Amino acid sequence: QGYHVAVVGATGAVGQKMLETLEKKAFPLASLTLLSSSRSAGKKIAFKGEEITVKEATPESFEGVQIALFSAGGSVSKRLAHEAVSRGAVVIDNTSAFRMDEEVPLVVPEVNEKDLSSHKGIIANPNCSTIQMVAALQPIKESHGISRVIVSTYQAVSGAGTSAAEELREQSKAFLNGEDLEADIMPVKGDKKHFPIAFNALPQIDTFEENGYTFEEMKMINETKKIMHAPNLPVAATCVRLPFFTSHAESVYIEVEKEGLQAADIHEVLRNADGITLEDNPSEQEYPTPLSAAGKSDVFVGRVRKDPDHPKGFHLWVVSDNLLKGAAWNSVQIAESLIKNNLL
Ligand code: 11C
Repeated sequence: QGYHVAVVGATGAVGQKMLETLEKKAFPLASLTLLSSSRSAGKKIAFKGEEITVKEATPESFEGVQIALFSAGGSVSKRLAHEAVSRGAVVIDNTSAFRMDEEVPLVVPEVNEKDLSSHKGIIANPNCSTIQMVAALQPIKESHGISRVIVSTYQAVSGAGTSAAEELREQSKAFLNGEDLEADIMPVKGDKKHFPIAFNALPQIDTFEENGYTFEEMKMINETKKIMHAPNLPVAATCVRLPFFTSHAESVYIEVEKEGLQAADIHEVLRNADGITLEDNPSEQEYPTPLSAAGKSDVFVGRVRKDPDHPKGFHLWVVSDNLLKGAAWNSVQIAESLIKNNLL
């Protein structure tokens, strides 16, 4: 038995990974409808050896669809998600359109799968940098409590879309040829100024909010509290874009509630956690990197250390493929969980 699934934004960076993930994880499909904006409609995409033509997403596209995976930007989700729900689909939305809506569960299955049971048709998939951090922190919180989180990110350009990745490629070639660098996209498409990303580090992901944090930083702060059911947990974030293509890396500082813990206690928890691979052996230089995590579903954790000066402070290095666990795989996992728990 299979399900009628639609992918909205099928030609984008995440949409492509959604299709790869559905195929790789052998998701039970009765039909697959590929949808996009009018601009990309008509393109053909290969899936399981067949070519599927992408159609323009309209309200009627969702007739008969049971699961709609949205990843075509917030405005498309705002326009079409309710249309899909009114036609009987459950929407798994990979944009920020509904994440902080109290009626909408924001889910990382390893962390808060139970929240799915209250869904009213739309389920939000969190921001990529949030997903990997909460996946690593939740098992520690459950075992030892967490009283503070401070994160600095090192994020791949693919998080900003395929055109950002193309800009990095072009600028890298120009830099190595000694030519001037043209910057039209990074740090944010449409913002007032643009800076080269090649051979650079940009402390701006998304636009600035009035409080001086970027929207990406506020997403990490607010989404973490919602997913972990910890509205009073102090969380601070600094998000930085770096010139590599895949996976986000994060330096995460936490303070635990329990006294007297050592790094080995954190190792023990993470070693037994779902979806986490512990790669932490300094004597053999074992730790995850963006390249080593790319193409894999898990969240990788290394460099677990006790803070030298704070008895309850620990540092972790958390790396995951931003388009897989950070987006496509988490969405497909949510769909699998809905099926498993009869929540469609
Ligand atoms: C980035 N984290 O790396 C962003 C991309 O809210 O789903 C993901 C945007 C989102 O630029």
